[in-house]
Amino acid sequence: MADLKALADSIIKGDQKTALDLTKKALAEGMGPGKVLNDGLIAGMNVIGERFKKNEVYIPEVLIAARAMKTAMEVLEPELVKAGVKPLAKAAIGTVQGDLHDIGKNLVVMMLKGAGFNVVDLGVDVTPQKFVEQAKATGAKIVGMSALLTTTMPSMEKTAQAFREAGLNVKLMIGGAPVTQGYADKIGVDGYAPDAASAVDVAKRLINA
Ligand code: B1M
Repeated sequence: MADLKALADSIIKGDQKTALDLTKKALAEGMGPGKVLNDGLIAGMNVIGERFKKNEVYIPEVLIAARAMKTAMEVLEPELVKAGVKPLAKAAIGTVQGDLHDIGKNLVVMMLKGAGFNVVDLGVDVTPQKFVEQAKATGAKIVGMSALLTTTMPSMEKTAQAFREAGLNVKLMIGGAPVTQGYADKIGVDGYAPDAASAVDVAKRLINA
């Protein structure tokens, strides 16, 4: 019988081979792909997220865990589609116009994927117009903006304004080293997260709001 606790542990350790083998074994034994995802892969990523928040692990461990999850997802994803397992929600995340920093944004993308969101990565230097167009095109319910430069933070405000003008029903969340809750309140967005693990909590709160 496939051991989902061992699968979660393999994600926590970032052990790609074991994660892949245990995922294949669970599916071959007829276990539901949703169960493998939730009680194996996501359970492991949740532990990493909590440890990251408490500074018990750092960026390299998160990246290694995310890589193991990605490897296992390659075999799990087609089965999830076949079984009709729905993602939590669709989210579109990008680094704002003028800003090329993407390491933090990529971590947020990985953690959201790890938590069961369907994430569209919009890349870097994303204009307000592109955020709006992509939210429309993808049907994203959450749009996330990342900025690492004080000089590019105003692009978050412009993007929030562009969403208001477009009248789209999406939740906006922001983050990045110079960004604060106070700034989020000032520009009128729905959420702010100080790190990638908290971004998952905020995104879950927003889809339930
Ligand atoms: Co740049 N850079 N950089 N840089 N760079 C900083 C940000 C800087 C603080 C360095 C410094 O001067 N001490 C400074 C900004 C000063 C300021 O505005 N306050 C700076 C500068 C000035 C610049 C240039 C202007 C330098 C120049 O050319 N003169 C230039 C700008 C280019 C541009 O963007 N147009 C530039 C360029 C670069 C590189 C290309 C060399 C490289 C980026 C490579 C890349 O991203 N692919 C780079 C790097 C690596 C850094 C530092 C060293 C590291 C940033 C990083 O990746 N941190 C940085 C100094 C530092 O922080 N020590 C610096 C790790 C990452 C995991 O953290 O991105 O904060 P972070 O993400 C966190 C949270 O913030 C949060 O979750 C993440 C994980 O916990 N988070 C979100 C992020 N996005 C979120 C979104 C959310 C929620 C949470 O919801 C949607």
